[in-house]
This record gives sequence, structure tokens and C-alpha cells, in this order.
Amino acid sequence: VIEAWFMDESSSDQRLPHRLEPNQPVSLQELQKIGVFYWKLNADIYESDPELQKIREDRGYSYMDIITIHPDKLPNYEDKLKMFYEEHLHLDDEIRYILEGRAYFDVRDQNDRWIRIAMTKGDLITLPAGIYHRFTLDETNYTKAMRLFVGEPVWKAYNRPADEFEIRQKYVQSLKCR
Ligand code: KMT
Ligand code: NI
Repeated sequence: VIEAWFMDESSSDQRLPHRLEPNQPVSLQELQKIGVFYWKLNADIYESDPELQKIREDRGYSYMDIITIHPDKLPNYEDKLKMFYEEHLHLDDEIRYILEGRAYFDVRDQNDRWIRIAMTKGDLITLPAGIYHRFTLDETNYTKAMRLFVGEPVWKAYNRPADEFEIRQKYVQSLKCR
């Protein structure tokens, strides 16, 4: 299963775990309530995995590419990492599948608290359109991830505040009906 926890308020290195003391875990069920969904897959066979194929077909994830995030492998690494860690939303779901390494996705819960989701090899996650979130590597500084998308990908991120978007209002509304 996936591990998630409420974050502390410390402004130290974003790559550190930032757990509260004592740790305050967040369950998969709580993540589902804010529209975050999760699968565990076998990343060793991602090129021919029928389970991944099925998810892609069922959910219409026609597009995919693979991004390697590491100082030596990603052009403009520092800028991109900084950008990924700005609190933002997208007009579409963000779907990521970790093939190697590790990373953190931080999402805001219904009370605007940060939840940190620890992603490791084999974790596939979907963040709903309109949720405020951000991304960082951990201290190992390396991840290889598959990016999935319904149709032609749109990577545009809107930094907070972006409350005027209809998709944001739709998302906020959806939190009330769960
Ligand atoms: C995003 O929009 O938050 C990202 O694309 C994060 C990096 S992809 C592993
Ligand atoms: Ni994003």
C-alpha cells in the first residue's frame, strides 16, 4: 500500500519527509475522499503489463511518455524542480506511474492541509483536475515516471491562486458531496 501523512510546516529542504511529530498518517480511503486514486502495479513489466493495459483502456489514457528526473538527465533540472514544487492545479487529471526511484506528491485536503504521498516503484496515482498539488523528489534525487493522459496532453499548470477556473469550482463542489 501507499504511505501518506500530514506535513509539518517547516521550510527546510523539500526533499525531506516533513512528517509531523508524532507522525499523522493518511489512509487510502481519505485520499479517495479528495479524489486521489491509486494502483500498485509491477513496474518491471510495464512495457507489456496487461493490468496497465486494462487501466489505460478503461480510463482512456491513450497518451503516455516517460520522464526521467535527475540532475544529469533532465534539461533545466533545477528550474523544473522548482516549478513542480510551486502549488498549482491543472484543467485535467494528473496521472503518474513510478517506474524507478521515488518521489513525493503533495496534495491539499478538504481543509487545505498538505498531505504528502510517498511514491515508489510500481505506484500509479491519479490526481483529479482542479486539486492543488505539487511534486518533489526525495533525498535520493531520482525518479523515472510514466505520464499518462486522456488524449493530447496539456501540461499547463496554473499556480495558486487559480480559484476562478470552472474545474476548480467543480472540484471544490465534489468534496462536499462525498
Ligand atoms: C506536475 O504537474 O506536478 C508534474 O508533472 C510533476 C512531475 S512528473 C513526475
Ligand atoms: Ni501538476
